[in-house]
Formats: sequence, structure tokens, C-alpha cells
Amino acid sequence: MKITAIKVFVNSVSRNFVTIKIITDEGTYGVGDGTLNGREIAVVKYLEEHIAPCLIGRDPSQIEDIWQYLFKGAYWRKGPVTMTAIGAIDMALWDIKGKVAGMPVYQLLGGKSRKGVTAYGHANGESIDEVMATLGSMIEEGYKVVRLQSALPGAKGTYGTMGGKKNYYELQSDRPLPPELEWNTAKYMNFVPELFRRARAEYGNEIRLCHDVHNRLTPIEAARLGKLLEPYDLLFLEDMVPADNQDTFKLIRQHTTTPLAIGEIFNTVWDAKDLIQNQLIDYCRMAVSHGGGITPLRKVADFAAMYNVRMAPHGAPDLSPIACAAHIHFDLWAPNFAVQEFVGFGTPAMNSVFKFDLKFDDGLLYITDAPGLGVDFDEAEAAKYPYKRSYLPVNRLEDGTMWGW
Ligand code: CS2
Ligand code: MG
Repeated sequence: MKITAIKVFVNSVSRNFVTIKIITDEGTYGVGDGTLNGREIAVVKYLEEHIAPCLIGRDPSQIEDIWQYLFKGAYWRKGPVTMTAIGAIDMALWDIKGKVAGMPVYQLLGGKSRKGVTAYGHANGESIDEVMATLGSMIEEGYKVVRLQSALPGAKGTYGTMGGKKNYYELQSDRPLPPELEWNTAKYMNFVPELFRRARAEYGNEIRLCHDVHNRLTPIEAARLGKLLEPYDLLFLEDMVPADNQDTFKLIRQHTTTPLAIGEIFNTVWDAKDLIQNQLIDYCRMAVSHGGGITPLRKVADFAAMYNVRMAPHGAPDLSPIACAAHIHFDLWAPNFAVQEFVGFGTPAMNSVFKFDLKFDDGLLYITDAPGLGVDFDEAEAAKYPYKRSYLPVNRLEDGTMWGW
């Protein structure tokens, strides 16, 4: 079998997704997700100009060799654009291998370690009351793990709320430039414990809860927040500080027993190595797309397992249903999988383009036993949704200082 073409698509199907199809001389094809929110076109060009021409004529069954070729062969290793492009190729090659074998990808990885994949959903709101109402309905829907995010009263700019959006999968912003928001750490720190106090008071101790700080705090503030939230027994606190300096986590760890999660923007195991090896985190959030594919993610999982760190892959609305499917195969296999972020079944437009048989029942996600990843991409339907430039917001402190969003 030989690769005859690699097609790259970028479409705003409710939001922007980069999708690839690797076509072979035997008619079998594989699909992959190369979406890098706000930097989509960089990945499209990387794939079209620097990857596709090098892979034509190669044997698609050589997944490991192709991965090494793209990683080592670039000379300029790592980085989100390179690794997202490699991730898309890797997913598509696993899809082909599964189709050729007549097996779902989780079987190729080593088979199921569990019957279904525990999902965590998002309860977002403009106020604590709104978050509480959503949490209540999610518990009724069957969720066992829920992430809570609320807007701060009197402040514009908390992470994780819907703002003007009606659907979670809508573009972050339909303005072609990043919206500017404001951030105030003191208001946030005074508010968040109340969000979790209410959740425990109203819904008890059984439901597992988590929260995403989106890299907004300094190390000592992070240490303090972890302590403040200890009484509410979180499954994890995510991204309290950026991990550019992995030593930072030593300070946080000295102060709090709240479990820590990080990794959605990590691109290789090297971003997570010190954190895992020094047992400074509890959950690794690396994704098959931004982390370079299924091939490296299974190595990260095996490495993390030695230190009792569990996998909790990123599953925001800017990962397409192809990455979602790839995660579910990975999660079914990974012995040290913990929980999968899951933000719903998408919009009607998404479902007309990405064909994907996924079920949610009593807190668990199930995928069909279709060969490969079990997700298809309808090119003709996708062509109806041209790419629209869109960016994540940026944040400034109230005095105008640039901050992380
Ligand atoms: C987030 C993401 O889901 C998460 O945990 O941090 O929603 C993140 O903001 C987006 O993926 C950025 O594109
Ligand atoms: Mg996050």
C-alpha cells in the first residue's frame, strides 16, 4: 500500500477545524484533526508544503517510522504548529491501519482496559446560581464529573463562560481580531471558593468537581488557591500557572493537597517530563492533536503510569470530532486513563460534516466498533463552510498590563 495524496481542509463548521485525508493507492483513506485554534492556517501550510510532498509514495503502515521521520527529519523539532501537523498525520495513519486490519484503533493499542470512558462536562454560567442550575441538570443527565466555571460579578473576563455565545461550539469571536478582556486576580480568588462551597452545599460530596484557572495566577497565588479549595475535594485544579518553568510546581506542591492537572498546550513528553518524574502533577492533559498524535501520547501515558500520574486528555470544542474519536480509543486502552473532557455532540452543521457514532450513558462515553477511528469526514458538505478568521481573546489587567487569557 502506498500514500497517493494528502488532502488538507480548513472549514468553519460552527467553528474552524483543520482536517486531513490521507489517500492510498488501494482506496482506503484515513482522517486526522490538525486544528490549532487561532493558528489554523499555519498548520494547513505546514501540512501542504512541508509534509504532504515528503509522504507521497510511502507505506502508510509504517506509523512509527513516519512519525520519527517527521519529528527528527524536520531538524526544527517540537512547537505547536509542527506537532499539530504531525498529530493529524499520525491519527490518519492509525485510522488506515485500523481499516486495513478491520479493527477499531483501541484494539490495535492493546484492547480495552475499561467498558466506557468517564467524561467530564462543563457547567458554565454568568452567576453561581446559573452554574448551580446547570450542574443539577448535568447530574440528572448522568455526569459523574463536572467542571465549574462562573463569570465574576462586576468583572469582565473570567475564563470558561459563554459570553454572547448560544452554542458552545460557536466561534470564540466572529470579529477577525482578538477581543480584549480584563482580569482581576483578587476578585477571582475571593469568588471561586464560594462557587465550590455552594456546589458541595447543594449537591453533596459524591459528584466529582474540577476547575480550570487558565494560567492566570502567580505561583504563590496558585498555592493559596489550592489550599482555599481543599475543603471542597476537587478531582483536579487545572492550569493554575503556565508550566514554562516546571520548577514552579514544587512551590505549589509544598502548600496544597488539591490534585493538579496540566498539559493541554504541551507538544511533547519533554514539556511534561519534570512534572511527571518529580510527581508534581496528578493528571496529564495532553491531546492527540497538539501532542503529536496517538503514537507519542501512548508513550507519555506509559511514562506517566510509572509515577502514578493519570491521563485526562483535552477535549475542548476546538478539537474536532476526529480528535475526540482518537481520544476515546486511547482512553479505552490507557491503563492509567482517568477522565476525558467532553463538551457535547456538536452542532447540526458539525454532525453533517463529521459522521461519528458516539454514545453517552450514565457518565460514560462509548464508541462503535467500526474499524479505524470510526469517524468520517464529508468533503462536499464541508465545502459549504469556508474558513473564518477568529481568535481567542487576550487579557489585560485593569491598569492595561498584558496578562494571559
Ligand atoms: C480549555 C480550552 O478545555 C479546556 O480546558 O482550557 O477550552 C482552551 O481554552 C481552548 O482549547 C483554547 O483553544
Ligand atoms: Mg484547560
